[in-house]
Amino acid sequence: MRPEHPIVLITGASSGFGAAMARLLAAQGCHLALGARRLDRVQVLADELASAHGVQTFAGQVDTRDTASVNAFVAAAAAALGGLNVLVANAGLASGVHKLWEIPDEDLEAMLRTNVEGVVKTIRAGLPHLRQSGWGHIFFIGSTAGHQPYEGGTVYCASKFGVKAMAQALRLELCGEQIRVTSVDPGMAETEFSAVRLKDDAKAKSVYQGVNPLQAEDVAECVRWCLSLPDHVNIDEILVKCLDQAAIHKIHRRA
Ligand code: NDP
Ligand code: 8X3
Repeated sequence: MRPEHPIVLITGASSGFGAAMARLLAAQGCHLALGARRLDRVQVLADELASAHGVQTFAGQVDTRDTASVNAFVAAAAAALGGLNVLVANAGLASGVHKLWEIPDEDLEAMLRTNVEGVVKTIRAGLPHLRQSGWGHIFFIGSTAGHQPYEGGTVYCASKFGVKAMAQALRLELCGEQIRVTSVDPGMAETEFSAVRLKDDAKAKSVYQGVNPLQAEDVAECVRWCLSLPDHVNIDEILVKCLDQAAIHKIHRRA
């Protein structure tokens, strides 16, 4: 049975989609475990949401690339909150815009270890708690980059095609259990994503110039809606783009 106030674990909650999901779900009465490498940020958010909405929150430092770090974070979160019902494997990044033959090992490893291995490690650690609670929902955060590859995005796209494959395979593996599996796959959204990718705030701003992009709150709303549906309904995948982005390469920019 779905609890009245689900306990939701979100990785990458220090910024962007993860922080927006935390805000929206706390307002719905969800209890929250928030993780990221920047503990100061998740701690401030967790404290703010606990006091604003009267929900229980836990903030922990986690590097999703690291098995021991993930296992410790998930175990501490479940112990502090009395279990887990929902996992949002959101932590991720793009690093650079290199062509395949140009990419430095550092960027290659950052994307594959975070976007693929980190997602596996998060779900692997959290799933026993969902099973124990008898009801669960797992969210993957994919991307339009997992539907359509583009130049300069070879490895990032490969990682997000990987996310799509993992979501589809896990849904098959969990068939028969009371655990839903959803992939939310956004197009361009204005968060810290481009600043992290380009390592340059001015260049990052220009990515969204003249466009009315998705905001983090729009993606959070997709998660809230999927969670709100009756238990027998599973939204497999949401591909969500701003109106100005008809496709990866087709973006309407105002002068
Ligand atoms: P942000 O850069 O704003 O947020 C990324 C979050 O991931 C941060 O909280 C960061 O926290 C966390 N993170 C990164 N690496 C690690 C790690 N090793 N361990 C733990 N946490 C980590 O970007 P978005 O909110 O936009 O991105 C969230 C997800 O959405 C990513 O998976 C991204 O690929 C995906 N996405 C983004 C789109 C966009 O255009 N913005 C579109 C489609 C998908 P910290 O640095 O504190 O660890
Ligand atoms: C982020 C969207 O288009 O930068 O996943 O790859 S894009």
